[in-house]
Amino acid sequence: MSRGRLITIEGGEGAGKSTQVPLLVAALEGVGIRTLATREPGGSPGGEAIRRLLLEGEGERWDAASEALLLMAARRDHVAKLIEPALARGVWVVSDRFADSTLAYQGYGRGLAVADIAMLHRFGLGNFVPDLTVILDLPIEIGLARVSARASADRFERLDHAFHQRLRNGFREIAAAEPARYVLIDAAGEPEMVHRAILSAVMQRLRVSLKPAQK
Ligand code: Z5A
Repeated sequence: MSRGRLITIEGGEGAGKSTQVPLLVAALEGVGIRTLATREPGGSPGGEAIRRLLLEGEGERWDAASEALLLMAARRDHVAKLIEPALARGVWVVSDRFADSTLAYQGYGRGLAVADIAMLHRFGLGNFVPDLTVILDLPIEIGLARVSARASADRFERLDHAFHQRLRNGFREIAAAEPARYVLIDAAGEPEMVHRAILSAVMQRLRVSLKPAQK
């Protein structure tokens, strides 16, 4: 049995990650690939407990370094308890956010050194990286307008315009630095168009044949 693949979907607020993950999972399952959807922070019971610490409370509850340490603890638990066992069973995993969110939010957004975040990653996960990372790219005004309809904003959604601009620039730089592992996708189109662009990237990079998920 061959090992599964890890695909991570990244991007800023309202980019459409949570909309796209189930569509990609359905397309993979449609051709008989066993697939698991998960998310960060969270995924495993320990990761979900840490997610509550991260998302609830006042904006200043955690400084950037504490936030990065909590995220890394959650990610290590997520990989050890859920992702790695699934990959070992031949199951593909699609994660709504993963390590690149820490680089973008805590690094580019909150000002931690990218080298420190890379060191933390090595400490927590060694050289474990996704097989493919899809970054959904969107002008921040569109993303924030999409999520503004929500009743309550979490700690991250209350961050200012300049933060979201640094985040978008950060994701674009991350994608440009390692084109073999990342694909940057224009997320401003209709969900169906974005879905097709993601499928095309997955087919090309991971050498599978897929059809769009049925609505
Ligand atoms: N965080 C961090 O700082 N560091 C880390 O390492 C990690 C995370 C892992 C998790 O929040 C927070 O944790 C996150 C970063 C931080 N910051 N925030 N906020 P979350 O998981 O609760 O939320 P999120 O990841 O940011 O997702 P989101 O805000 O829900 O956005 P989304 O998943 O990308 O979008 P969506 O839910 O699919 O769509 C949003 C709305 O737009 C919805 O009404 C859709 O119907 C609509 N939509 C989606 N696609 C389209 C298109 N193509 N056209 C029009 N409308 C659309």
